[in-house]
Amino acid sequence: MKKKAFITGINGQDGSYLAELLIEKNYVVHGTIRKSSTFNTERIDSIISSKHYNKDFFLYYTDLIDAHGIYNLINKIKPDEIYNLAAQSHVHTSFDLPEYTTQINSLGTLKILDAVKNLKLKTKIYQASTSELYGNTKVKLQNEKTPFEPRSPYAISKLYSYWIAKNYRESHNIFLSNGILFNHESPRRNETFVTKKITSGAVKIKLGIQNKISLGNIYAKRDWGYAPEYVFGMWKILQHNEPDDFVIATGKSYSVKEFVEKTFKYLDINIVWKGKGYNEKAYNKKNNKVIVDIDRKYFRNTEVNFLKGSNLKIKKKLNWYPKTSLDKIIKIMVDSDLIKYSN
Ligand code: NAP
Ligand code: G4F
Repeated sequence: MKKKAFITGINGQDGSYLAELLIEKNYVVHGTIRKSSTFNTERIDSIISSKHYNKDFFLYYTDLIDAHGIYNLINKIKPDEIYNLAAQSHVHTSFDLPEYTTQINSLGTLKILDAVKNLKLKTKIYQASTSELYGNTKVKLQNEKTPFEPRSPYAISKLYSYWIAKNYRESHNIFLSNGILFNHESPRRNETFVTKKITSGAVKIKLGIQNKISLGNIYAKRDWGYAPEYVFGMWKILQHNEPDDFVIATGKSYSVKEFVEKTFKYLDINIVWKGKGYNEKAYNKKNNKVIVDIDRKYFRNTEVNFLKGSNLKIKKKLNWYPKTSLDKIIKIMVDSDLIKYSN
């Protein structure tokens, strides 16, 4: 019998890579998308137009706001594994939409756990936790034991899900694991996140269809990994012999400014920085034009300044290793943007 997986947020960056991985692993994959007035399946269109659609890949409209919809779907599918990836995942937006973010990211998780509990299923559940939980930490290499200091409504909503997952694991004996994933990127990242904003912006500058990129805090540091490898880590977490919580990270940290420099370097555009604070700008050395400036609107009310994760536990227990360097990730993203915007 083929294993059945249920993925919430299957049309998101991670959901789409995970669906491809699980189909390859001979699962029957069931996934949720939201009803939208515009097309929203771009990342999974290649699966929809393949032989897998409605054979071993099924899509359902639902929203994590809808407890009955979630319950009925889980009852119908009776999945072996659930990957709860659906979320309002944008940190900056969570300051404007704190209640909605909490409804989806906290209570949405609870709805899934309650469905599995009330249906008395033996389903294993992966909960998408995040390095944003570490927030303001002063610990220089964050691991599974590092205390959380969340700094945004997004992080706080995810903190609830982290703890309710642990609680349902202990109190209802459900196989529930948190993956505490550090930032992971790919050509499928939405352009509202800083990496994709930079790679696509830089490519458009190179092609002469955009003048500059406006950014917020370029001194924030992140541990950026490669999304397809991280969804493989999610799958490994659920194949472990017991439920547990794992950090997935590269163990390396770079600033947004360094990401900008690496991206322009790859595109053979030499830049020079001048000015300070809100007046800091990057100039194209060739023509002295401003190609990066700073805009206050992209700053956050409270920022997470430094993230760097320890992958020791997942290396040791699950034999998971990051393979793709940041330079390689930038190359993959830029190359993909060059194809997209050259046409
Ligand atoms: P993403 O690209 O933003 O995808 C999020 C998915 O959730 C989309 O399919 C989205 O659908 C869906 N969704 C949003 N609101 C929903 C709602 N009310 N009901 C049902 N579905 C809803 O995020 P991602 O990068 O793939 O991340 C996957 C998960 O990992 C998220 O939970 C995120 O918070 C977490 N995470 C991500 C990272 C990272 O660096 N990528 C790191 C740590 C944790 P629409 O397309 O309709 O919006
Ligand atoms: O790309 P970001 O928006 O990602 P952020 O906030 O780290 O969140 C992402 O990773 C989390 C894991 O740690 C996930 F849980 C979450 O769902 C999401 O996938 O911002 C990265 C950094 C921030 O410090 C931000 O202030 O880049 C800084 N930044 C500077 N200028 C900018 C910009 N971020 C965005 N989005 N846009 C800017 O113009």
